[in-house]
Amino acid sequence: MAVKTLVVLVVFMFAMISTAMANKNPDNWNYNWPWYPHNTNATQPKKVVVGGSENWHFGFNYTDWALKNGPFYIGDSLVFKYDPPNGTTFPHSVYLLPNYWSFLKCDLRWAKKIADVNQGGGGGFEFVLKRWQPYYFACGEKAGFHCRNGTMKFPVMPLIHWD
Ligand SMILES: *[C@@H]1O[C@H](CO)[C@@H](O)[C@H](O)[C@H]1NC(C)=O
Ligand SMILES: *[C@@H]1O[C@H](CO)[C@@H](O)[C@H](O)[C@H]1NC(C)=O
Ligand SMILES: *[C@@H]1O[C@H](CO)[C@@H](O)[C@H](O)[C@H]1NC(C)=O
Ligand SMILES: *[C@@H]1O[C@H](CO)[C@@H](O)[C@H](O)[C@H]1NC(C)=O
Ligand SMILES: [Cu+2]
Repeated sequence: MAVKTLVVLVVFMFAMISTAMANKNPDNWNYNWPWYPHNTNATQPKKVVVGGSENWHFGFNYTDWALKNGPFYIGDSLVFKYDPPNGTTFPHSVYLLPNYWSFLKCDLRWAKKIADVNQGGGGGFEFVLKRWQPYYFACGEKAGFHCRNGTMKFPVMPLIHWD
């Protein structure tokens, strides 16, 4: 009898937990747990334009910008705005560099392109900081010249919201 009750209880708890987990909002999953203190005005994810009104261009110090505009949190998104190539503007792009060393050197060999020269137009290219990891962003144009000599690079380590 006791065993049967226990089984029923366990099944019930699983049902509760899966319902809670299924309740969308993957960035805030703990928010749904019954024993988690509910804060009705929990901080909403931010959407930040990289460089502010400067957008994404050659020669602006984005490391400095990131330091002054951080911290960023998991779930926040960065928006890269730059004009598509049209003959008069310099094309830009967005790459993720795999580690600090390639970030320092602007070594694009193992970099991952996340936005090409056309994706910064209009509302810009939006990138969500989904994971708790360092992100190293850089422009990949002119074989790293924009990154090395144009300071088109910056690191971001998103923090976890505990509220
Ligand atoms: C929630 O928002 C209200 C009004 O906007 C404010 O007075 C209160 O301090 C906030 N609570 C927390 C925990 O931030
Ligand atoms: C960019 O800003 C960072 C942080 O303020 C500073 O350490 C760095 O020297 C600057 N880079 C250039 C090229 O001015
Ligand atoms: C290219 O884009 C820039 C910035 O949007 C604009 O000022 C310029 O007139 C455009 N040039 C051509 C040839 O369309
Ligand atoms: C670009 O920067 C590197 C060092 O980061 C320097 O050696 C090189 O001369 C610079 N090139 C130009 C064209 O400014
Ligand atoms: Cu560039």
